[in-house]
Amino acid sequence: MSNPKVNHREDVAGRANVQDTPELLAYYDQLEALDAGALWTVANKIEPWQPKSASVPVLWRYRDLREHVLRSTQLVTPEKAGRRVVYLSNPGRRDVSAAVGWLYSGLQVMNPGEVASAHAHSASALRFIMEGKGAYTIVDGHKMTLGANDFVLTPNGTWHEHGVSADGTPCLWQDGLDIPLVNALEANFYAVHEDKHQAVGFPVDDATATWGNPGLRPSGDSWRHPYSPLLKYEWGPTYEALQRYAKVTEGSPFDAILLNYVNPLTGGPVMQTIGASMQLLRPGEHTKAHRHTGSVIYQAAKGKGYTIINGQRFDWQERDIFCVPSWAWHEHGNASDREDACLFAFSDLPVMNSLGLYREEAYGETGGQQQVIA
Ligand code: GTQ
Repeated sequence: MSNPKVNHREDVAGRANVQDTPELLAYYDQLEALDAGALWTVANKIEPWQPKSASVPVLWRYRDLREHVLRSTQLVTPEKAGRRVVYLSNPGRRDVSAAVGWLYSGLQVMNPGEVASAHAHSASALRFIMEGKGAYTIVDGHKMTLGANDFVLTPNGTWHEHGVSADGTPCLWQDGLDIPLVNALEANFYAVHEDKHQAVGFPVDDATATWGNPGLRPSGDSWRHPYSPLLKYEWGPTYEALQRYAKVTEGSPFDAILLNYVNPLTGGPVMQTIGASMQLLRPGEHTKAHRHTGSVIYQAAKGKGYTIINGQRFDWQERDIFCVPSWAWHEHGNASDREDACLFAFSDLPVMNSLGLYREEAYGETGGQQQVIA
């Protein structure tokens, strides 16, 4: 038998603590030959006392990545590459191409006049626009024009394609998908549109005009999908809402001023597996630390700040991306005393919530701040 045997022992009542003997080792070999095993050799490992993320906290600095992303336009075409993306690879999750936990993320670039072919997959996807003019996405015939800090959905099963108009500039955006999760569940399908591109079937930006009016719902609507009909959330109204809300609330001790992007029909998350939010840290604000189940990927949409994750400080500025693994302590700070800072985030929190797996804990008795490890 070539498999190394590791017997995960713990000297705690109720936990597996069996000493290896020559007889037991022979027994384990016999079980293994039958594609079976003794639970007590793995029980402590497969039932940790609390979640043990394989992911590590990572900060991806835009100033380091941007030139490499742009360079890809000289190396491959969108036609050959399918999508021209530099993906974010967590050192603990390289085997599943995840940026953190079961979430994938990447930076996609397109030049004016370029179009990627229309496709559909079981993974749910989103984009957060970083820079450039003229970008658009078409989702099931709904064309959406995109500007910096706009947030757009390409939900599970929809036909979607991205491009940049001929009179635009090179555009970069962050993609976020649940590809690793859907692969872990062995439920991923992929299809390329038979015409390579889809016809635009509705007036441009109709989703936002129809569903993006706060507190107002069109009469006689007939949306039948399990995801939000509001496929694009624009930066202007989002930032305005944060500022308006900040005037009337203290905010959360852990998340400052945080607004979730929601499905206007349900008030729930934008898609079944991925949720997203935009939060505002007021000048000089430094939140208290907490931790929760679920993995989160952040992009600094505005300003400068820092996030302390399991005692490690990460200083970020506009367009930097970082991740907080499940059950990791984290707190956020705004590095400026004059400007606000905004963090876009997406996560698998809808999965945690709908499966009854969400847990949250404040740091210290009432929520303190972590000691930073040098
Ligand atoms: O455009 O749907 O970065 O399918 C990776 C996989 C983007 C997309 C990515 C994808 C997409």
